[in-house]
Amino acid sequence: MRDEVEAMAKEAETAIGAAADMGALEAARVEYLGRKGRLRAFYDQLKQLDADSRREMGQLLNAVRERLETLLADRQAALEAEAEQKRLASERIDVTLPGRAPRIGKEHPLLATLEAAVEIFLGLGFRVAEGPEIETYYYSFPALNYPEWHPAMDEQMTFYITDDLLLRSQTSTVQIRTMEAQQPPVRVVVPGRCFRRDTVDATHSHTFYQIEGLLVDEGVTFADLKGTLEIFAREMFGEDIHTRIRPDFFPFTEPSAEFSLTCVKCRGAGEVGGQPCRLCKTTGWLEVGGCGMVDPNVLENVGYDSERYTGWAFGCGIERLAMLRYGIDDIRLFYMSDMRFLEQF
Ligand code: 2NM
Repeated sequence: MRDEVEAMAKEAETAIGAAADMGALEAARVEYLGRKGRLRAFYDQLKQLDADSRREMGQLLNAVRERLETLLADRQAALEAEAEQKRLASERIDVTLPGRAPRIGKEHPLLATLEAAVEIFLGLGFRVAEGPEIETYYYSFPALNYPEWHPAMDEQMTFYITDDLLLRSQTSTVQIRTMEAQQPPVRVVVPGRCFRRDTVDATHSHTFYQIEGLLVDEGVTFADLKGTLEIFAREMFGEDIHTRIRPDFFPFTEPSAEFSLTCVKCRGAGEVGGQPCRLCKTTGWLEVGGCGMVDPNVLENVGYDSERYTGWAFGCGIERLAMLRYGIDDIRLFYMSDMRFLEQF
């Protein structure tokens, strides 16, 4: 029996020494020192021995058990230390490396332009009004005096959600809602997102921003409109920038006009450094929006007495203003979320 015990002990020592991980070590413990293990089997044989051999063998088995337990504990400690070393090596960080700066967002050039425009009108005593981007048919067209046959009402030009709900194509719907909700005097600007079924190119986007203004009171004239646009142009682009208005047509204003600014590149000269100005095509003017006296039909639609009150309104695209403000020649840049573009502002 002694030889068998010694042989088993040798085998156990080899298995413990060779255990490459905790799993293998545990397997060795169970096999040799476990409750149904090989050592236990020898203990069970002791009762068949006479008293002397039993004591002798008992001492041997105890010694073997102690030795194996020590080896097991040592091996476990070694494996743990090894695992700790591996972890430390893999998690090692070089605290002397320079930090990685987080990319901090910036105000979008369109929002900056929109806010600059709004700020000018706040200074003139206007307040900001906002309204839904999904509008009803009524606020979008009939209330604005569009005739039934107008092409803007067609599915070709406007995004419809249902027969009666659509994505607004101008923010004038909010002016109607504002007038319905209050009596004159009305002095509001309405900045907001609009949608048209345009094919996207360098100057068209299906989604775009507008700012519109509306003033209604007794005795309001076209001269007030021209003066207000003049102040807006000057504050937005500089002292030497003026406005020009020329006849145009809109369903919701009468008379209507387009309005232009002195070219912000050639400052009205039509040429830059002896070369023809490409921005204004040598005209010295840039068309930026539309305006006019609110049509009496529109005033009556919201319940105002058009004999007592007159009003003017204007609208212009924020993208166009931003392109002029920053010298950008492609509207798509505003909507590409390209950090290389956005980080320049
Ligand atoms: C424009 C041009 C001219 C306009 C008219 C109205 C309303 F609701 F008062 F009738 N709001 N905005 C208007 C007038 C908009 O955009 C080019």
